[in-house]
Amino acid sequence: MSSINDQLAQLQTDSLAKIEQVTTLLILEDIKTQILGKTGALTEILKGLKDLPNSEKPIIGQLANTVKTTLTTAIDSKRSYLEEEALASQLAQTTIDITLPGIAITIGKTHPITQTIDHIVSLCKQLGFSVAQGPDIETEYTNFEALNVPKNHPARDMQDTFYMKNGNVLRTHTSPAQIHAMTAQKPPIKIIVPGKVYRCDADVTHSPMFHQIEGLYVDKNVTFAHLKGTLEWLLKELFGKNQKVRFRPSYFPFTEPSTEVDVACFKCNGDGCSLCKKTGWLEILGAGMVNKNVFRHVDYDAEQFTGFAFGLGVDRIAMLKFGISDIRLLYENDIRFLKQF
Ligand code: 2U9
Repeated sequence: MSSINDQLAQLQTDSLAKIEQVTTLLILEDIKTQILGKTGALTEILKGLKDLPNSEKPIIGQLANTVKTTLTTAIDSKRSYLEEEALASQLAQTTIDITLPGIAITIGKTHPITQTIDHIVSLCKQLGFSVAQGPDIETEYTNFEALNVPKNHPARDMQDTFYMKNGNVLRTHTSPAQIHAMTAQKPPIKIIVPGKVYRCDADVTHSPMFHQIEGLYVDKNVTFAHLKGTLEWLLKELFGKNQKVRFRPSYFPFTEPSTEVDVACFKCNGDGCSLCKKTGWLEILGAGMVNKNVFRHVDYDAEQFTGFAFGLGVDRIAMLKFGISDIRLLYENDIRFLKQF
């Protein structure tokens, strides 16, 4: 018994000394294998266990376990120490210049169309309009009939309207959303509808999908003077206090009387240039007093209520405001183009 006892004590003393001396993680793992591995020193010593009397076996077994635990603990703590030391030396060698400028993350910008919509919507909100929306697909009834656009009207032509197989249409203006709003809500009503609209047309100034904002105000005693005051204020806020504005008589099926509104050309200030086609004026929006026939379709009492409506093409306004000559640039998402706004 004393022999194995001594061997174990000796193994512990020698091993602790070796572990103490180790300077690298690689050597430490090597030593661990030599002592505690399957064919290591401890296993070799324990082979002698079988020759001992049964009464001594548990005592020596317990001692062997204690030695194993002591050495494992010593190896583990040495490993932690060496790892910490390696990290510290690595950190000491690597220097980071915290005075160097960082790499700026480029964040996106608001698209010129969205900028224009946001601006007009925020101006209309100041006048008490609230935002309403509707679906892109409408029936012929809500897109045309309810807006007093008769069956044979040129706006219904196959060349202008995208018809679906089931007879529905991609809305050609945002006006059907106002029809939905009026059907759901009795007057007074004061809403603006920004949104996408679709027409079968494409060239430098026309896109098959473009954006409109339409306004509608219905109440008792709403007059053409309210329409004029509202649109004059809106256009001066949009283009500048000194912006000249003019109203021309016009025709739309959904409004009567109707008007088209021009602003003095931004480029030549009225002298005549290529932008305003030598007229000195830029056509900005259409408007009018809501046609009585529209009121009939939504069950509003035309004897009691009057209203004005207006519509503008957002893409056209963005192009004029930012000096963009080709509408397709607005939809190509070329970062070099978009960066400029
Ligand atoms: C209801 C009643 C009347 C909306 C109106 C216009 C005149 C107009 C054009 C501007 C350029 C369309 O994008 S554009 O081509 N719009 O000129 N829009 S009055 O009138 C309405 C709307 C809804 C219930």
